[in-house]
Amino acid sequence: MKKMLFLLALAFSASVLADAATTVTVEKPFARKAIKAQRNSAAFMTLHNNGPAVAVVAAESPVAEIVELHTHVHDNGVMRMRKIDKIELPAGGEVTLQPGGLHVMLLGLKQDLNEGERISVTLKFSDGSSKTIEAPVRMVMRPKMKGMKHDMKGMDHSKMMKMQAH
Ligand SMILES: [Cu+2]
Repeated sequence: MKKMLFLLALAFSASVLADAATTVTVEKPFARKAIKAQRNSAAFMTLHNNGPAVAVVAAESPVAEIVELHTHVHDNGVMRMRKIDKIELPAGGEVTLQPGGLHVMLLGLKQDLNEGERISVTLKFSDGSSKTIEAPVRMVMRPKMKGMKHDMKGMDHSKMMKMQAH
């Protein structure tokens, strides 16, 4: 009986270890400095998936009323933000959330996000697990929606493709 319990415990811990919260690691998280009156901010990071394919399907943060997953899309030469259902993390892949690209959108700020502070962001994965990270607040250039066309010209396209493919 004892042995069986031990085996059960082993099986349980193995399945816990295999979830996305464990196999996905987060590097260089940061959030955009903003005052409450600006209403919105965003969080960025690089996600490494050391396990099987999984996706980020939602996010939460105590500093915002609503947290959404966003990307930027070309719309007649203008970059616009668009809400997306999930951010796919291919097996063994790396996905970078960065200004002008994928981001965790913080809508309806409940407080100022001051430089030097850290905010917590919880990522929810498609396998039901979740991971909370601490993102330091930094001054980040807000991508200009109208002037973005020019910025995009200078952007390395292969880099963008990489962002999509990995
Ligand atoms: Cu956004």
